Amino acid sequence: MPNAGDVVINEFLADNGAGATDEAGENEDWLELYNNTATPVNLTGLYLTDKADNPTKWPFPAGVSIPGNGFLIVWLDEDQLQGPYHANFKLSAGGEFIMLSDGAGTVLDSLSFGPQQPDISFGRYPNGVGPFTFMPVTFDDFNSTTSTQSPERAVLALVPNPASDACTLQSDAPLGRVQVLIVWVAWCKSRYRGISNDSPGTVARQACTLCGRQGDEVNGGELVKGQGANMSHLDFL
Ligand SMILES: [Ca+2]
Ligand SMILES: [Ca+2]
Ligand SMILES: [Ca+2]
Repeated sequence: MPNAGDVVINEFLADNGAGATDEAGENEDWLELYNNTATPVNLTGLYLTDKADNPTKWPFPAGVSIPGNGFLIVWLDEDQLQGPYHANFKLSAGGEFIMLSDGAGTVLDSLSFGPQQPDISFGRYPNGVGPFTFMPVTFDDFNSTTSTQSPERAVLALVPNPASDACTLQSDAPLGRVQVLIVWVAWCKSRYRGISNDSPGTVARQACTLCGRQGDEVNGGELVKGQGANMSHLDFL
């Protein structure tokens, strides 16, 4: 029986619009577990649930283990006939609860989360041990606040990150297409996303979808803080 913190809920996506697909080719909710120890952990006898009063809702298949410092993806799609790692519950993008336990009172990890948005993960940063934060999807991979899952994105860096003031976007290649995720806590407690432009070096302003405030601008590789902005967090998708 692993101890709390050995295996953790590392990342999940409650609104998978255009991300990873399961064996049936479907965009489904998923959950990523991470093993913080260097040795494999047998998950037999452990359960996932989205209901605190039903801790044994989905048992892990007998004999399954998670590699040392490795990952295990469980699809949350109520499609148990599609494979061994398909749980009998989904996650509400409006906010819900997840628990990993032995079903008898020993909780390895659990969290309650608030509203989620399409294709933006909620996960632990630093990977495996940090608090939950919104982040780019790192499906079956180490969590990062800068996406490293495509080569053209790997060259991007934000200094500093997270930023609470002006910050610099660094790229050693033309900024052909950039998407920026900004979490505006002070204004409207919503996420502002979707800065995108196909013209090299320039990213247009867009308004926050909830509060209407104009977003920041990326131009020529430098991101300038907006007037009166309180930028608590900024990531690249
Ligand atoms: Ca969902
Ligand atoms: Ca499915
Ligand atoms: Ca991950």
